[in-house]
Amino acid sequence: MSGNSFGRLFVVTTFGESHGPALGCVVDGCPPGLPLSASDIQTDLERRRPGKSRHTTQRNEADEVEILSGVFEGQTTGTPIGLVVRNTDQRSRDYGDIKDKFRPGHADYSYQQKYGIRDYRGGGRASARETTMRVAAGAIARKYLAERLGVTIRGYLAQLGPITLAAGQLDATDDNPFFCADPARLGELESFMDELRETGDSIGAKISVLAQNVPPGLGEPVFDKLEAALAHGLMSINAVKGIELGAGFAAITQRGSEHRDEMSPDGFAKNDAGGTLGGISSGQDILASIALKPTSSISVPGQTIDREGKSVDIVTAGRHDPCVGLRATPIAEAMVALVLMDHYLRHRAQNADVAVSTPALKGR
Ligand code: EPS
Repeated sequence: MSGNSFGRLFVVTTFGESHGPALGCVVDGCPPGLPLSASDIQTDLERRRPGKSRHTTQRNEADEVEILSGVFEGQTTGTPIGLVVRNTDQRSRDYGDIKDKFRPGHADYSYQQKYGIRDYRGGGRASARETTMRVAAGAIARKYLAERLGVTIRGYLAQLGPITLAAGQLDATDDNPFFCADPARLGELESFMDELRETGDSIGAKISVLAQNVPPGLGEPVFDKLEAALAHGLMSINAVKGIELGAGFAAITQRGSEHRDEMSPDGFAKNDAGGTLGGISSGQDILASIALKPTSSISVPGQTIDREGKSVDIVTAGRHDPCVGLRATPIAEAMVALVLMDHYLRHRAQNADVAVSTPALKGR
């Protein structure tokens, strides 16, 4: 299986399955001299880990990270950073019944068709558990970007099923199990999820990520535009079915006079562009949103086929997230961090000597 590496200069390669002994990654290309300890990474892993509230999977993993290489006396050395997290709460018997069946809407069927073999336990490599290492690697990128450039990356739940949410209180997202920045609506979210769980069904969600203080110049025309890289990173997250930048699909009905972000010596007047012009960061905030589909592992009975192609009924038992979107915020933040880090290093490699006299405008 190929396609397990992401990035050109800040290259992250992940490995591991949901019910295997461990998950791991190698981060190659991190600049030397960045202060780094396991606790820098653990903070983000804690935000993503399962089993923290009644609204997510009850699989309880500590997701404790071990740094195997690339750090000496508390600083990165420029050599590959190896990270590992052991799996400790696998319950593979839950998957006995669906071993030879394909969950509709799940990767079970396409993995079988592609490889002729699959680790059916917990979805194997297709499991959302795979996102653990994205978050671990993303924490390193996030730390570098924050310390060296002052970049902040904050995500939030923008929509849960039919419930649309405001982004007013970004500082509140870590105080609730939804990463919700609209705390007045928490009761509504709790009731929605409690009722949903009773039905055994699942629901989709929208997550938005805002990156601020991103310097202008990141992104490589033409095939590696920053938005193309963001789309690649964000669309590679399990269950993501759509991405928008800035005004996104609302741009379809806008006029040019409405969409354009006017400029003055005081900065950009607004941010419909979502932070890029011509595939290059403009200094405006990066605003990316993703649509996550409802989880396919549900206890609502459905129709499928078995390995012989015979029609069978299916009900998924076990511990699952009724809304994968609820845990996707730190994952989406991590992918944005990986993209910005990789493109910062690429920009620096080619353009470190460029001197520009045009002032950098303040973003929105
Ligand atoms: C997942 C199925 C469940 C989830 C898992 C993602 O795995 P299991 O059946 O082993 O409990 O718990 O999520 C995580 C464990 C995690 O860390 O995100 C799936 O099919 O995607």
